[in-house]
Amino acid sequence: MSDRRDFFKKIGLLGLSGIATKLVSNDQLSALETLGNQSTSSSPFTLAPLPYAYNALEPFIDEQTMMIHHTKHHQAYVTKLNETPSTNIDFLVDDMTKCKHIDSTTSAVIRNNLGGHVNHTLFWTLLKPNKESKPNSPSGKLAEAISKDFKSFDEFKKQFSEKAAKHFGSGWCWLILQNGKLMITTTPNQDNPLMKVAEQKGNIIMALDVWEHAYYLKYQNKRADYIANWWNLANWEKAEELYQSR
Ligand code: MN3
Repeated sequence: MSDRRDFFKKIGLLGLSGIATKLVSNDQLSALETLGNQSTSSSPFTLAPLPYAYNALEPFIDEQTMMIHHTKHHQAYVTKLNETPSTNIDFLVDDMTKCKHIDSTTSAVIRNNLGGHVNHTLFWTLLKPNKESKPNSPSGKLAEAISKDFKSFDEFKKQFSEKAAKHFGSGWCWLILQNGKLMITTTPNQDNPLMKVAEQKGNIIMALDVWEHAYYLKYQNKRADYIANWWNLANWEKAEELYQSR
């Protein structure tokens, strides 16, 4: 909708036709046009801002990594999704439900980019700033369940760290709830445990991105160091919320 006459027809429909063109600069006009396009757009996916500043996770994850991860990698999944017509996925249901419909017949472009979008959206909320490097562990019902299913939080940390470090190539490490029991699992690429294609399915409680793009600038090839530092940032309040809502 770059044609200006069509644009005014559109803002007329939006009830904005009272705007006098002579009072509007070209910059304002283009901003309005962008708004008009957004409000009538058929593109259902958007990149939400992070719930904290790009440098908020330092010293454990650096500002540049967070900025590139969010504005380039996550943005690319969103852009690709909006360019791709849905196949067997109903784009009108919520994003978590969309994932549950992904099976072996789903196109790779949808599987990878929907997974990429959903996984990152969740991952950002499962991180929280910890500038003062305070001790960080779960409390409440989730802490009890972790102690029950893994013997102790330290034992859980050990198992999760090993699994995340050993996952071959790009992917994710997850804490999931499967039939009332907590489990650690990994998925390749942008798959997640909600998808029908996942080897181990369950509800997501905690997530760790182990793609190199998540750590390479600061940690280079040392994924184990990235994982060891990530424990400082795990948002256990959000994980508890996810656990209690299951
Ligand atoms: Mn990533």
